[in-house]
Amino acid sequence: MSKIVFITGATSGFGRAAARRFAADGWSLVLTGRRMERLQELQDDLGRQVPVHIAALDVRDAEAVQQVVAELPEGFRQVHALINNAGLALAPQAAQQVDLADWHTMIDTNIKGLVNVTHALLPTLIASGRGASIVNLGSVAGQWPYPGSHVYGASKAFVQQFSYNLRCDLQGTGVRVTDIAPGMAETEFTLVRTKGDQAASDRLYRGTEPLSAEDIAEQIFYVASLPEHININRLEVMPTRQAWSPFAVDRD
Ligand code: NDP
Ligand code: 8X3
Repeated sequence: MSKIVFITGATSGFGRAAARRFAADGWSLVLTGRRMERLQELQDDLGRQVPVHIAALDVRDAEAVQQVVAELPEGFRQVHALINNAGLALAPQAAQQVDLADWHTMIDTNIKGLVNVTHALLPTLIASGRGASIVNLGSVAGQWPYPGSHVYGASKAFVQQFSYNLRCDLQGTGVRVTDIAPGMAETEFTLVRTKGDQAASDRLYRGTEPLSAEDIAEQIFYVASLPEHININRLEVMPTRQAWSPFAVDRD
């Protein structure tokens, strides 16, 4: 029987590319996200290859998360890999210029949403046992500070530490946990961060060579399909043309 992967944020970017990557290897797919029409398109497409179950889900809604997991149909229940990918950045301005609501949205999605889905699926993943995986999408922003990252980066630092701490508690169950921390990748991420400013998104990626959604999907697939005795704890991936800057110094 094929393995089952449960992906959050499957309607765009890394999540959608990961759905295609797992389908290419014959996995059954549980695809979730808020935009039902995009999930439907994916089911119409990938459903020709592998079994696909779709569910409209806002990860911020803990009850809805529990319900989606409880109502997984026969053939999609014994989830083997959870890809905690749903997430977003908002408000690229300096912290002192940001609406509190935007901070709350990032915390509710990137932290509480990820925790909601993990909590709901832990018993299933433990039942799947040796070789099961939780792959969390962190970010380079969880490790390296930069202006305008404020709560976004802090939320991804949570993802890293939560991943490590989960590993401690899951020791002996055979369930693996990985924090994948991508750098600059061209998806709808910047369009969302700038609240729909396509020109700003295009400017950010122009003249360089960002990672693609497929690049990260390949890494997600890789860590979830390694031999059962291998756990990648953290995988930080940057485009070759991205690196760090010098410290900023305020001078007279
Ligand atoms: P996209 O904006 O292309 O995709 C984000 C996905 O998250 C969408 O499918 C969206 O689906 C989903 N999502 C957002 N909010 C919610 C919610 N409340 N409930 C359920 N789903 C939600 O961005 P990426 O693919 O780039 O981002 C995926 C992950 O990777 C995020 O966690 C992001 O922080 C992280 N990341 C991105 C990087 C980049 O440079 N692109 C680099 C490092 C990390 P829908 O709107 O349909 O609900
Ligand atoms: C997204 C990558 O560099 O915008 O997490 O923080 S970055």
